[in-house]
Amino acid sequence: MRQLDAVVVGAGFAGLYMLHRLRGLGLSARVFEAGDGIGGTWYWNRYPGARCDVESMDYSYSFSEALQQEWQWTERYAAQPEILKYINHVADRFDLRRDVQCSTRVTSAVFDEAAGRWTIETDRGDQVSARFCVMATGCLSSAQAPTFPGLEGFQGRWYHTGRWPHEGVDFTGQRVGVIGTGSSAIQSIPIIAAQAAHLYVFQRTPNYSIPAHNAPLDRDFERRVKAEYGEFRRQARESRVGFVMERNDVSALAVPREQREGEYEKRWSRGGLGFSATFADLLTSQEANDTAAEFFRAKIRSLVRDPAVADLLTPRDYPLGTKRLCVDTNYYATFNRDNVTLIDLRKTPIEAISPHGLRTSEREYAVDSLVFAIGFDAMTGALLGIDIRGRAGQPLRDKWAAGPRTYLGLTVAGFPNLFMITGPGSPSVLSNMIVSIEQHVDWIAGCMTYLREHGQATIEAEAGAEETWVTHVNEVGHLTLYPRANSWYMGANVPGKPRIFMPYIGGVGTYRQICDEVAAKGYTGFTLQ
Ligand code: NA7
Repeated sequence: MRQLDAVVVGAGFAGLYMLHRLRGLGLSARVFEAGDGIGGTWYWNRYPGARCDVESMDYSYSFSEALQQEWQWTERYAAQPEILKYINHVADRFDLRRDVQCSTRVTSAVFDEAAGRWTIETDRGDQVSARFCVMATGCLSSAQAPTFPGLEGFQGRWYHTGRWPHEGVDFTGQRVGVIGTGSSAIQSIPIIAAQAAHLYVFQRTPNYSIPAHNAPLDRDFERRVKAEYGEFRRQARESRVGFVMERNDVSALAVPREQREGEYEKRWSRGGLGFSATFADLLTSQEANDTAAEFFRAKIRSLVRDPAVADLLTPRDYPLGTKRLCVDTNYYATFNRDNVTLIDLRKTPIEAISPHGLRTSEREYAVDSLVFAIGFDAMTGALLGIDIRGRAGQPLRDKWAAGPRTYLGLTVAGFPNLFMITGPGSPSVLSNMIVSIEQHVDWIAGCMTYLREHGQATIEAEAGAEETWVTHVNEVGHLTLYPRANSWYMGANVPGKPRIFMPYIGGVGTYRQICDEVAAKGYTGFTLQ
């Protein structure tokens, strides 16, 4: 069996940077990637309009000054092809490809207690032994398969936004049905509507969406950032969400109505995720949140001509921001087009896919193509898709049967030398993923160095430390409004999945401090052997 220092699972932003750091430590490593190419999220999600909702100058690696100076983004928010080009550039620039094996899915990772090593197997018959196993499997990588009855007999073409064909899809002249109205749907609907003869949007839950106001990247802004990129990154690392947004320490309820509306209007016209920081308590006070939600509702009414359609597009039963805020280009206005119809699945649920369309409890809609924008088994799906077994052969699937349990979102008690990058219990999806990825990778690399310097073979989270962390993550989550939504943060979008608020909402900067302190004190909460 091939012996390695480390196996990394996944060649997205996390896996590639991990590989780079492992090389720097002089460790042998192999990256296994299920896709036929590198890029993770940005390899798979090629649907029309796919674009990052974090701004380009923030959503990039900071580990190399030369890299961040030489790369030029074209837009305020980078589109998927440009991000994929960037990550491929990084792979070439740092000569990463020779240790990446694509088209290979890791099927199992089993800890051999006697040897203190992991045995990793793939669907291509690889079997390797590694001291460390690093899961860089992504938080939104396990696409939910559509399970609607009758799909197998559908005579048209169907697609999942998270598994989009590489050659693209031309919907010109077609009748198209989009199922779902999350981020992926909200980005793709305006583009599909412009191509299709008719677009039917099947909505279960309306979302809050704010305009991106995307534009060519302001070159002055770029120059200013690049002149002080180090400082820009430092602030991002210490911020709450991994990029700096103008914060306001005032309660939404502490200012007069006109002033409040003025603040919302300002943020709305700036666009993007910064809206949720308009006031300090939008995500902790229902009453404060109501004022922001009401502002959105009025916007929807003003943007959508047909009051009945506007009404249907209006979210009412969960607080703004407790499902990820969507960032769009022309989403609401698309419903003013004559060739777009919105269908309320709450009133008329999908009964089946028929050979030529989709049947709700009310009627049949004839379509040529179906687009499933139905999301992911978030945060745990990709990890539990691999048969991971720790001490005494304990499957991670069993350990997490009632929800994920981690120490710092990085490690699991009973699974020595196994690391997760942006695992559940870390800020991950509530943050700029690249900032969180770099923080985790750096922490893991630091930990490996410490083990080497102290002659230790393994590191393992203590059960007590894990328990304390899980409780803390849960407590902090419940200080916010997040648990009030049926979101994928809560596991609520996957039937049968335990309802637990999975990410850590204590803030990126605070979380970094906690992790650094654990390391500085000789890895408190861990057993080193
Ligand atoms: P999301 O945000 O999970 O959205 C999925 C959408 O699909 C959402 O509107 C769901 O409605 C809907 N959905 C899911 N299953 C069904 C079924 N069975 N029937 C009808 N409608 C369904 O996934 P996205 O890909 O859009 O975005 C994921 C993240 O990627 C996003 O937050 C960004 O961070 C990037 P529901 O709300 O569950 O009622």
